[in-house]
Amino acid sequence: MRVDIVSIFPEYLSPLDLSLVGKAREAGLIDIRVHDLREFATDRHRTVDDTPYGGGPGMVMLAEVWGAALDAVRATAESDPWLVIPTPSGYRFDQPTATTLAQREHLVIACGRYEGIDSRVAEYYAASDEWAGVVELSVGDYVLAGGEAAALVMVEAVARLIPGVLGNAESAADDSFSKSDGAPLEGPLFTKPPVWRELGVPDVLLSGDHGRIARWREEQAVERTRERRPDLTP
Ligand code: 6GU
Repeated sequence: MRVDIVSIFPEYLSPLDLSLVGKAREAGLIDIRVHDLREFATDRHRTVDDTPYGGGPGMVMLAEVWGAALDAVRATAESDPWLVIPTPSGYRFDQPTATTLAQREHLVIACGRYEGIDSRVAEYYAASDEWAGVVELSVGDYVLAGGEAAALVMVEAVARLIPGVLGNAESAADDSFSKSDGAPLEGPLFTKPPVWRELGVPDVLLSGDHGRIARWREEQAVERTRERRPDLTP
């Protein structure tokens, strides 16, 4: 899979050199290219934004600059890419969305700052023959200062679903959010030592009875989901 990320803060994306995503890149499983939006500005001050038509606070990112950047990325692509625009006004980015995106050959993530990107950019690329589609996505019900942190979230969630990125021991098929049966939140976890600062481990986990352990874990998951995420409880 190929992912191009366009941002006025390319250094913000440097965590993608590390950990699981960094290793997947080194293994050639994911080709991530980060681009500086300002390189596509044309004036002396490398302006990327202007005041909103209709008035109001903040600034809106220029369609002209985004168009130049996205056309340049498209010119290097080998297939029609999907344009992903992180925005708090987007559709919810969730595990099914990650699964869908993980099946795409090429994603281009357009990270906006300020109030957002001129809406004609999404409209134009949605209608373009040279792009597979456009999707505006939000990572949660809060407001970030820009799309970069959301892009990090999306790339990590998508990358770990690409075949070969996770080892067998941490298979994505075991993710609680991927299962249709059972509670979506995982219950508590324990490892050695058996007693830490006078706190023990639930006896059932030391019993060796795999049937009882599985039932206990499911009960814990159900209880935790009911308590913490009543919205996910049937
Ligand atoms: Cl994708 N972007 C921004 N700026 N804020 C957000 C978001 C995205 N998702 C939730 N809040």
